Amino acid sequence: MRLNEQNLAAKLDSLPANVQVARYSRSATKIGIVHLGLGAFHRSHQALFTERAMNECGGDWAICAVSMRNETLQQQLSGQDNLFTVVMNDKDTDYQVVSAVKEVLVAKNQLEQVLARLTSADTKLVSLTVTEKGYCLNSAGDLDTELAGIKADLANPTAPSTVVGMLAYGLAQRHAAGTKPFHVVACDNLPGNGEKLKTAVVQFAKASNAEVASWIEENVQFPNTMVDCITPHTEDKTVQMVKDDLGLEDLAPVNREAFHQWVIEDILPAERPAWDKVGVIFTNDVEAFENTKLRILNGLHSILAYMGPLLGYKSVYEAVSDSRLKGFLQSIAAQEVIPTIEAPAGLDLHEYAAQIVRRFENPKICHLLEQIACDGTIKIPVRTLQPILDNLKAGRNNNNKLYYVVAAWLLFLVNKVETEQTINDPKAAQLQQIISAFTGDITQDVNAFMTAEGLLPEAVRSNEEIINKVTEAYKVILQHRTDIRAALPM
Ligand code: CS2
Repeated sequence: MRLNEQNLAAKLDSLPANVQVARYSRSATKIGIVHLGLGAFHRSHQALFTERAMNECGGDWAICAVSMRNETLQQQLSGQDNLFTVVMNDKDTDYQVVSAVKEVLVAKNQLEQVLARLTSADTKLVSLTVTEKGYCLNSAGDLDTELAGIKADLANPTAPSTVVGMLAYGLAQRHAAGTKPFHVVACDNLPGNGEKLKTAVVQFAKASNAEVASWIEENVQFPNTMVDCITPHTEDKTVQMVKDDLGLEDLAPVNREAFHQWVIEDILPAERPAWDKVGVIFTNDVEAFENTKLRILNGLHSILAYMGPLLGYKSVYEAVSDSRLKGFLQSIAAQEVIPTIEAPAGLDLHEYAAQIVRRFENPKICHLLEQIACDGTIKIPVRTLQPILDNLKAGRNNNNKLYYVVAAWLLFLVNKVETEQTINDPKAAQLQQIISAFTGDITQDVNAFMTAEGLLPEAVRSNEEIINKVTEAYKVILQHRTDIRAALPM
């Protein structure tokens, strides 16, 4: 029996105690949020928080979730009234059937409907999970006007294809119609995500209308946020679990860990879902939370993503079960990463790091390293290079292991090129070109990689000490490329 409104209603009395369903009237709830970037993470995180907020306090906060291009989820969800199950897998398993997503659109095919939602006065918030590269910024932090999508949207702003173009269009239309603006909640893993997106949108708007740009600048809130919930791709196993435990067939459930966290800069107007009643933290110190999570959780993830495949591991769980890799994570966190972080008030960073490692050790979560390894040119500067720079700036001589991480990333890329596998990165073509031109002279090769124009941050490109230390680390791991464990400093 397929999951849908009717079948769920028929099952309500017989669902097990570990299954939660909506307690608000779905049909009476209007759409108040447009979410750009429909994927597993949105459904496991923001949609679930919103579902719980509506369960507690109601409100017109149903979601119109927009996928940019991919049609699969829309097809799967349309057969089940856009309902889906979030499976929270830890020692115990809990289920929540989410009703908050009432509409699913695919921008590529339904642009007019997307734009109509963005201009509707009912839409009070727009949230986004479009990955770091969706912000369309160059390495200086400005709108990247060299990107094909941005060029096209600037030339034809009424038919935008990028999220920056869509936000700018929606806001410009609201300004022209005298409608209050929506506010924008960026939910991707980059420091100052809201602020960065605001820069991109304001710069985009400025290109056609300076007045709209200043209206956005003054009236639209783009809070910075920290989002956290490990959410791998859905496996067939998850579909089967839902079928066995709920007696309903859900073609698009989401599998995640039980832990979740959402910290939002406290600048949103009061008209918002009752997220604060369901665990969302509103604070003026979001930067501390962001840095802590990006450098510890995401930083350790990237280490496993680049070192794990060198040892034949495919998932986070497999890689962290290797005691040598686990030891490396623990020592790099304590000695090299934590010293660069100013902790949020009341948080013990060592306990936080220990908890992250325990989260990686969840055997019920099969999080593929390949999923994390993508987009290194955006992730590594935040997760690894900035901590290196911070240590050097503070006069700490403690970057040894971090240099190995950069070297492991390079070896990971070299292996991809040598085995003719695709590099999944917005700068893939440049990476491919640099690595294909490697001569075998390690010093020269690492230098070419580290100093390539536009690849890594300027402060790294021009820092001889960093380049030399990464070269040394690369030499060592290259000698141990069939088993880098022995090469890792402890
Ligand atoms: C991961 C994140 O893919 C990645 O880069 O590090 O998606 C990570 O799983 C989430 O940020 C956890 O909240």
